[in-house]
Amino acid sequence: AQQKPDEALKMRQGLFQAVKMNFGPIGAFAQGKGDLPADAAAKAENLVALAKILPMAFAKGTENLPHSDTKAEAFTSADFLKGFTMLEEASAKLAVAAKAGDADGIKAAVGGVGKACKGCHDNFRKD
Ligand code: ASC
Repeated sequence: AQQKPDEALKMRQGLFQAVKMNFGPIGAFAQGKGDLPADAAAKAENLVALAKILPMAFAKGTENLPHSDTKAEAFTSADFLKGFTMLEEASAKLAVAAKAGDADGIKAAVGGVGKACKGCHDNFRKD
């Protein structure tokens, strides 16, 4: 069945909520604002999975969801989908560092994940 607009928006927002929940504690650690979560590697793997799922939340037919924070340009820009690939690759690096318990590697990889987040927000998220 076709997704209703409110359902499509809830799925999209829920996926980003999950990104926040999985990245937030690791990002805080990288900023010296918290301990490294014991399950950091699992969280990083979740980010990889979320980066793969997210493009589905921007499928054809979801260009004009009421109350969406996504700019129209996102749906006509190749850079938009590339952002999810960047997120996936940076998250995979984060998972490798987290599995190795490599704090410096984690901090470096967090920079890459944050860059992927920020790139899309700057270009494709409404203020
Ligand atoms: C976060 C968060 C973002 C990114 C971004 C990185 O923790 O909520 O949107 O990192 O701030 O620059």
